[in-house]
Amino acid sequence: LPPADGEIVGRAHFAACLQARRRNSHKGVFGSVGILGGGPSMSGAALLAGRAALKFGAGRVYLGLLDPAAPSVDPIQPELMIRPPAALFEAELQALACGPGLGTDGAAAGCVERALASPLPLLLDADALNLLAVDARLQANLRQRAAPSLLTPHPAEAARLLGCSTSAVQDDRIAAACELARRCAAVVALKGCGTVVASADGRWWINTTGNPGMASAGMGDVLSGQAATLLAQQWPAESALLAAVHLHGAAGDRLVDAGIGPAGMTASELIDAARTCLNRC
Ligand code: NPW
Ligand code: AMP
Ligand code: MG
Repeated sequence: LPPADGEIVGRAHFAACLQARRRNSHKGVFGSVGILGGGPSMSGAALLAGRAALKFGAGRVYLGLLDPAAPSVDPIQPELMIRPPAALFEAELQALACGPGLGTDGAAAGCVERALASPLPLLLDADALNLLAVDARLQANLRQRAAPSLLTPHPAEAARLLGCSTSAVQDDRIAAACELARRCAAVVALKGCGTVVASADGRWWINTTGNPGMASAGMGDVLSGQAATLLAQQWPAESALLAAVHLHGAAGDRLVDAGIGPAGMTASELIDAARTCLNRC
């Protein structure tokens, strides 16, 4: 990566990782992603993350859904392999994402603890961040991880992690993102208008793609699946997060250009638009 301090995120920040698919490649080449989430009444968040991972090019996607009543197949996306969460810790994966719709009960906390102990690159989002915010032991486990960790909080999740108000985060988004990255020894995307990506060594970037049409349910869950896919394809953590944030926003802009937003743009539609942005990148 070029040195950065306040640069606007662009293709140059991840171009070196973009590779044409070799003619003789097979699904094992493109990474197996595991997604842990989908507690009671929130399977949708994990399904969105899983569908987004598939349509961002993952070779295989496994969903570990915490809701015991969750369906065993996604009829819209039957390519997804749905398992009990514990099975994901036995599967051969290249990256894990934990948090979309996870819930915050004991089972969810156990999942975060096991995910943090995994040797795989790990993305934490949503309820995994909310659980982290209230558990100093999980925070210590996060700092001690050997593999890369990515955190994708929205401003309220960042405020819970930092122990301050959402408005304090919004008053200085760059400082908040950098402080979180340093404290957690992770690469952080502080989401929202002008997502700030920050690394633990103090470097930071600003993303300018995206629009207010993306202020709707499930958009963040989609980003989690996309970033986890690039992690599973062995992209360095910073490049993976910069590319996912940039292309996720570009997909939102593409939908507005097509008249599919801003009003009424859905996270499901953004999954398809992001696939086009990636393939044309
Ligand atoms: P306000 O309203 O301003 O006070 P929560 P969540 C704030 C799952 N989902 N700028 C804002 O606060 C997720 O994965 C399930 C400023 C907002 O009300 C999680 O597991 C879905 N403030 C779980 O639900 C689809 C901002 O944060 C509050 C901000 C809870 O996640 C939906 C909401 O944060 C959802 O993804 C910004 N840019 N962005 C499903 N289909 O199953 C956010 N805020 O309380 O953490 O709730 O984000 O909905
Ligand atoms: P979440 O709140 O976790 O569902 O995440 C929302 C996603 O949509 C994040 O990637 C945000 O950066 C993006 N998003 C939401 N509102 C806007 C906005 N006004 N401008 C740009 N991106 C946005
Ligand atoms: Mg979210």
